[in-house]
Amino acid sequence: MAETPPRCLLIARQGPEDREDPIEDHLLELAELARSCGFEVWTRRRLKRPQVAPRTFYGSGQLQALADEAARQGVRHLICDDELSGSQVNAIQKLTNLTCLDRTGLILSIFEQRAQTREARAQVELARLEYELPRLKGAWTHLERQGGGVGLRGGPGETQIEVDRRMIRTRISQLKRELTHLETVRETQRQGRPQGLPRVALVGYTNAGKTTLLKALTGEGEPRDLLFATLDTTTRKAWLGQDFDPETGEGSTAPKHCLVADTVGFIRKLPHQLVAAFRSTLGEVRTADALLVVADAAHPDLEDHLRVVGATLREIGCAPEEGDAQPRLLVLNQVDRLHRPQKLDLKKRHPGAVQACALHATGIPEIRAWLRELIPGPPKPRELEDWELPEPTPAF
Ligand SMILES: Nc1nc2c(ncn2[C@@H]2O[C@H](COP(=O)(O)OP(=O)(O)OP(=O)(O)O)[C@@H](O)[C@H]2O)c(=O)[nH]1
Ligand SMILES: [Mg+2]
Repeated sequence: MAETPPRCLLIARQGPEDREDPIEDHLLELAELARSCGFEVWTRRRLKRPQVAPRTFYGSGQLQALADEAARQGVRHLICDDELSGSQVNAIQKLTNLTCLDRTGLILSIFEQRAQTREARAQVELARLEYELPRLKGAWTHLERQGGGVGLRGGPGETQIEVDRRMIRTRISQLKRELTHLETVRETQRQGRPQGLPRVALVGYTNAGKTTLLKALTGEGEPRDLLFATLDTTTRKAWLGQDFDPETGEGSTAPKHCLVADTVGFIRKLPHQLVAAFRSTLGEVRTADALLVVADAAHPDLEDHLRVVGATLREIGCAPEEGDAQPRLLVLNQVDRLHRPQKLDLKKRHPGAVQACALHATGIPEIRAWLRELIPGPPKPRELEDWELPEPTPAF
């Protein structure tokens, strides 16, 4: 018999300046993350709070009331959309008697569940340790208190923290060495791939349909309706058709191919520890000859998603306005879920994009034709869209 999933409660702080809609959207996304991590969501709540409470972030009164309700429903887990310190997580756990995860902790747990290859496992472990290191202090406050009164230093808690910190730092150095070695292996593999074939990376917001597009282009890939279903880069060969016109006899009959790499998806507030740890996997994106930027066109937050993708690409070193920038094609996927007027509106907003449905392979000939253009050399310079440009304020 299948085990029933653990139930959780989701919360986010709403400050006086915060509008309701974006917070609701963020909570909806948090619910998707929770589901992808194996939780069942009991309910989502916005907690109105003018200022952050230093100890418990949300304030003990509201938390206590929620904890009582959750206990009556048999809910044992609390997931917070806000980034919390280690001591805040501990204070909340103590007060509510619920296990508490913040958004970064939740994303890390999903990555831990999915990591399969040695490289992915090392990258995720590194990100986890970088996340835990500054949080250690909070975890040991109970021992520090046992250690002595005001003015006393070096009680048993303090010593334990030092031991733990040292162990974590040693492990971090080991993992970094291992990852540097694995990066060299990856580079050798890259060089060993068939020469002369352009390498194209699929990038985009998580769950946009990158793996489905890989399948439509190459016949391989296992799409899943989960956030961060793909962690490891998979590279497959795609057939791009021919450029031969039988009527005029012009063009070449030689079949054209390229290599397509599927990669880990992006998300709003993607923990910077993960971006840093996935440097080598994301190297596939940096070194690709071209990018197919896949977006879920039917998602209500499409434009936000594009801004996050633009900012994350910049963060990993892909800036479209630089001289050696890679050509990019925006693939507005999942248009089968849109009506005609919505598609026309999209056409106006993103005239250079291909509208596609990877699931039913529509738009694929246009993508193939664009990729074929890459073979003799990169396409002509193009005008950049708003989502690709640097922003005055951070997108996430
Ligand atoms: N209706 C519709 N669904 C699609 C389309 N493309 C993908 N999907 C669905 O969207 C979900 C996510 O697809 P994936 O291809 O796994 O998405 P991804 O971008 O690889 O996601 P991650 O690897 O988790 O970041 C799956 O349930 C797909 O069946 C499409 O064109 N139309
Ligand atoms: Mg995928």
